[in-house]
Amino acid sequence: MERSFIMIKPDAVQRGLTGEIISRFVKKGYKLVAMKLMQISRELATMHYTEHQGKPFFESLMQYTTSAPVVAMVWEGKEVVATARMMIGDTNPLQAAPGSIRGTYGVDLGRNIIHGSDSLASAKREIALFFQPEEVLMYSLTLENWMYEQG
Ligand code: D4T
Repeated sequence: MERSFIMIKPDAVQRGLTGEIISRFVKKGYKLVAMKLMQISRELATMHYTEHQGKPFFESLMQYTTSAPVVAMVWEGKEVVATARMMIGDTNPLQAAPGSIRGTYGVDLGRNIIHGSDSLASAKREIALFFQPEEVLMYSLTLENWMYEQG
């Protein structure tokens, strides 16, 4: 089973969207295996967004990401990395498909609600940045046979 790193960003936490966003992943059929509310340091934000260092929006991205608590999570399930990206929608909320998380809740590129890993390699790297190995739990859900043909 795949795992993806999903982070509810400061704007969405402040706007009270945490429960609705978690609910979408649960209803889709994914399993929450790690979660913490945390205010991330400049150092962690820089490591997370290292590919964007030097870009014109990097400083505002740092300020936004570290400005208030986020909800860091790991979700597990079949093809969760690509599917979560589809559920989240385009980076710019104005271009995100209606019904996607960004398409439903956002209007500004610099306040785009949520992060989701863009590949399996990114997911592995990001999960290791935010969580200790023992914080990512292994457990089964009794409903798994109703979610997967071979549970
Ligand atoms: P994240 O990583 O936050 O899930 O976003 P995406 O994977 O969808 O998009 P990204 O890495 O290209 O951008 C990271 C982050 O930077 C903000 N951003 C991006 C911005 O403020 N201005 C810009 O021009 C771009 C390209 C939004 C998301």
